[in-house]
Amino acid sequence: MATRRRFLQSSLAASASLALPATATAAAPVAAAPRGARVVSTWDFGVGANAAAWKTLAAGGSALDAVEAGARWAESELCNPTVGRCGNPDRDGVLTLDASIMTGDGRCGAVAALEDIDHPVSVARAVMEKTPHVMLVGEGAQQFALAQGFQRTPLLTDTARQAWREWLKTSDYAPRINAERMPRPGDARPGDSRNHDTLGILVMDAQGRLAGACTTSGMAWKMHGRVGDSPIIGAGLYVDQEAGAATASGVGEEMIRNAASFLVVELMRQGHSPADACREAIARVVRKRPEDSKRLQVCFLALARDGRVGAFALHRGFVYALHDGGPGPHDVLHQAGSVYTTEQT
Ligand code: SD4
Repeated sequence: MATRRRFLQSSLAASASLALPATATAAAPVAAAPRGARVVSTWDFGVGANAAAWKTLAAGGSALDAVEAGARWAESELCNPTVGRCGNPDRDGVLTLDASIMTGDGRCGAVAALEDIDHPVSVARAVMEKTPHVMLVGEGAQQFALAQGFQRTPLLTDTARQAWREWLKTSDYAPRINAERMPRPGDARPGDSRNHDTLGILVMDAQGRLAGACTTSGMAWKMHGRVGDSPIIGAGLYVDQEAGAATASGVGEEMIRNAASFLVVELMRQGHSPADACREAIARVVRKRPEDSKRLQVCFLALARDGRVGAFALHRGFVYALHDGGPGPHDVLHQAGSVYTTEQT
């Protein structure tokens, strides 16, 4: 039973975000904590993804296993408009999924514009482990998935089809800031488990190994064939054992333009804290597109190789979930600092 979460707003000047208990799921029993491990994920629903990832770590799984488990949870356990099954389609009414996965030693895999396969993150892992390539797209990605034993499953729901029909009345492509946290019919408030966005998940396991994954249905009503940042290594996800890991959410074109997740990791390599690295990457977005940055949301989340976590966004409202198995509440939501502080949700 969900109870309303309280969010503490970090000031613009604060480099670290503030923690608050995620009361909706904090009561769930916590598995034995692998010492030093931590899991961090984008948005409110990161709490559920973290729990799935933590369970995998507690059972002896690696960071790679854990990010895959967290992403799979988001892709299938919830029915929502922005990840996996139930996602909103593109402007032609076709639901396409993007996902990527990466480990600290530079192994990576991705799929883009994948149709009717319900676990794109696992297909991305198969691309990484079973092909000489990094990314497969569209029909080729689907063929590969089917050959690997994934089932073809029609994923577009009646609700998503109906939403698309409504959208067709205006056909106005105007991504809304923090749309993932806006109340929807039958989905009464921000923080509800059905009301969330692209999952980016970063894990450090008990051995200090880093991994990350990112999965999404992309921007609703995008052009058919549009690929966002989430499956692009360096844009929506980047992991380097020597420096740290980063992932992103928001309007993916801005991440691609700035090689943003790579940038965040490189800034950490140069000595920036995770929060400062994210803040500096956001500053680059603003410098390149000052006018557009007023109406688009861009969010970065980072995990340094020493376990520190930080985030920053263009606009207020980006939250992330951290699970480190330490004493106290085990599922903690943090609100990231932002350039623009007017609440958009
Ligand atoms: C994309 N970055 O496809 C994804 C979508 C997202 O908040 O994260 N939206 O551009």
